[in-house]
Amino acid sequence: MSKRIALITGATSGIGQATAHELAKHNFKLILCGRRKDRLQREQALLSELTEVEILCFDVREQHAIEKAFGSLPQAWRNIDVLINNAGNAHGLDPIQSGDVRDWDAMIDINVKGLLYVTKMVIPGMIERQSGHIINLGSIAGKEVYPNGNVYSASKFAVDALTKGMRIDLNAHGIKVTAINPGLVETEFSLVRFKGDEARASSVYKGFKPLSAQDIAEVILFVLQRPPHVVLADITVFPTAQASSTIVKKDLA
Ligand code: NDP
Ligand code: 8X3
Repeated sequence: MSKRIALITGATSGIGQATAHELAKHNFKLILCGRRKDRLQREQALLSELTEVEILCFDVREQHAIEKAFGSLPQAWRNIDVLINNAGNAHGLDPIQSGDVRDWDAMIDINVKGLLYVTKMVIPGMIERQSGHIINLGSIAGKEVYPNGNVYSASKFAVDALTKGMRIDLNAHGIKVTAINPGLVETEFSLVRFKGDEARASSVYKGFKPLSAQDIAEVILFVLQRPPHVVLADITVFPTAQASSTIVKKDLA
């Protein structure tokens, strides 16, 4: 069977990076995306030992930059079989009354509008071929709101709605749509949320064993390995210590 082409946004770190490594080992060609070119080049060099890899460097907030990047893809790379909309972050953790507008803009522009801009580039080819698979990284924060999670949660509730909307609108075209909703995964996520404060970021994962990016990458691979008539529509993944957004069994003794 020929290799499927998978495009992963946010492939420079965390879940996206681990997913790139997992798919490279399992018969996928990869288009890796992110803003940090040095990291993209490093991943390309590493993974080229396993599969063919293209890189596209753009900010998902910039629709023109996305169009330009996709326009630069060689012809042989334009039939994207799998889109993994993973790029995203939380910015800040403040009560709604004291939230920073720049953080709100970042989360809505990246997590919601960025996902839409990238998806818009990929859907026409999938419709033309009447096949494809879109995987959106939602979150438990897109299922339940937690204290101070307000705008991040809103952005992930939006991802949940968009996933459902895509599934309905693309149903006639044989395109699979999956939502993966992780709980607490230790990546650069909290470092970004707390603007580089390492102590605060690492304290989020103290006293229990969080998920790793690799745990989510393995779920994504499983989703992609289902036969053509099967789609896993909506998956929530917790570390065993977690029961909801706010209930986490911690041993902090
Ligand atoms: P990381 O911070 O480790 O990775 C985020 C990735 O998104 C990076 O590769 C980053 O690349 C990319 N990214 C961020 N902003 C932009 C932008 N403006 N343009 C292009 N790429 C961007 O976090 P995770 O791996 O944890 O997060 C991945 C996804 O999983 C996110 O959507 C997140 O909301 C979701 N998630 C994470 C959970 C967790 O607990 N960690 C739980 C539930 C969901 P670069 O900086 O190079 O652009
Ligand atoms: C990331 C999980 O609970 O930190 O989406 O918001 S949480």
